[in-house]
Amino acid sequence: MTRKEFTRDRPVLTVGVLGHQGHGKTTLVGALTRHLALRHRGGNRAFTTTELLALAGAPTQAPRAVLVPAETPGRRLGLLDCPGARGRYRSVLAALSQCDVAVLVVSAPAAVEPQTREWALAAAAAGVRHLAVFLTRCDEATDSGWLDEVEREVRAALLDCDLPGDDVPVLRGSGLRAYEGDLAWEPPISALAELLEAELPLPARDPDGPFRATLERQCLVSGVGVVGLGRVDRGRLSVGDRVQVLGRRDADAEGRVKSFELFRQSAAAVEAGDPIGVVLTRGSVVLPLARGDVLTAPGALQATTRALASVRFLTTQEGGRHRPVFTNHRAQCFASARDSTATLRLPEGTSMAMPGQVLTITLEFQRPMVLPAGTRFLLRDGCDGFRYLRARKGNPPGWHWGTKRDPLWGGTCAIGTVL
Ligand SMILES: Nc1nc2c(ncn2[C@@H]2O[C@H](COP(=O)(O)OP(=O)(O)OP(=O)(O)O)[C@@H](O)[C@H]2O)c(=O)[nH]1
Ligand SMILES: [Mg+2]
Repeated sequence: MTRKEFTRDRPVLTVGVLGHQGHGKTTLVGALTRHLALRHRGGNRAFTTTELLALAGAPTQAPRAVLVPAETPGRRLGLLDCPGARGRYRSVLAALSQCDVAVLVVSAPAAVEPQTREWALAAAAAGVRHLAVFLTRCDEATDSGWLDEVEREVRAALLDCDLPGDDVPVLRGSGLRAYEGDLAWEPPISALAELLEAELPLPARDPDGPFRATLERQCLVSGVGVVGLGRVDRGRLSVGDRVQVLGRRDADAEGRVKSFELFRQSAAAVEAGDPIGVVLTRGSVVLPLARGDVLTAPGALQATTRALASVRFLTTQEGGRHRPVFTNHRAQCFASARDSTATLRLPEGTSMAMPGQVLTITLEFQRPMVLPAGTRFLLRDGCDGFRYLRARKGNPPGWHWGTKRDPLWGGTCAIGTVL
């Protein structure tokens, strides 16, 4: 099937829709696509929550993040519906690393929960600087005193994550009621569309720098081969150009771009900010691509297994560890769409890092990472976000080894920036 050719008529913005499990993200994405399809028409299509869940792979497997295309008169939007379930933490973090702005969904009756903080941290690590908060389920929590309290709590949690908590717009609405077509609940959705259309600024892009794109996942298309899905971070590239694939075992694999796909249309060239599907070939062979691969202009960047970074260890209240970190501690480092086990070497003379401390440390990676200076990353104890407590003195009452999850623990033990 030949695809329609993509025409670049307006800027592209990728929006991460995040929040605690079951707070109403998918319903909000459904309500927003419905609103855009009814009000703006254009190329918009209303997605039902059943369709969104099917796209995410649920219920037969743990849901993954889904990128839903939408558009406003001034922008093309990619709405990334992130699942709250933790089974796919690694792939959701990879998808989230490609977002420009975020909408943090918080259920008004439930307020801030551990995953709310966790996703806010992940968004901050992904380089998101502008976001909006949507207090959903306001049909269930109508007391304005309570809503004010929740709003204060969300702002404080965002400030803890180095996000502009004081300035974020906070909308109060109900995704479900709007999704069901209740006109009384339409204004907050329309305000959200307005924010995405104009008020959340487009991030500064660098279309003239050396090309770099990060792949968030791969898929196999029959008759085509392996398609790498990701986003262009910098520069421009056209079909036929040469690129280097960084960070793989067969280091420095090089190939040529066979085809690009953008918003389900084919494109002859892509530029910074575009969410892309790409097929690379070497001779007549389609190159295998995978999550975390970085495509660059040949020679523009190098992968490394060692980096110096400034790291802040989170406090227990922020979802961090209860205990200190000693030198040679091993954690999983998530930077951009890539992750690797990292050994933490604390500075000479420092035997341990307490929660809340900021230190300059050396990280040694098990597999090559692409970490230009300024890259933000998360250090997590484990990948899935679960921690089971051993029954011992000091544990919350009722917690036993292997039976329950620690509600305070988000899994992220530190956040950092490469120096
Ligand atoms: N009353 C009410 N219920 C809602 C609202 N939004 C979502 N729900 C309900 O909350 C449940 C979970 O909604 P989802 O949209 O699937 O939540 P989610 O955040 O996408 O869940 P995960 O992807 O599993 O994290 C569903 O039963 C929704 O009908 C709302 O605004 N009001
Ligand atoms: Mg969902």
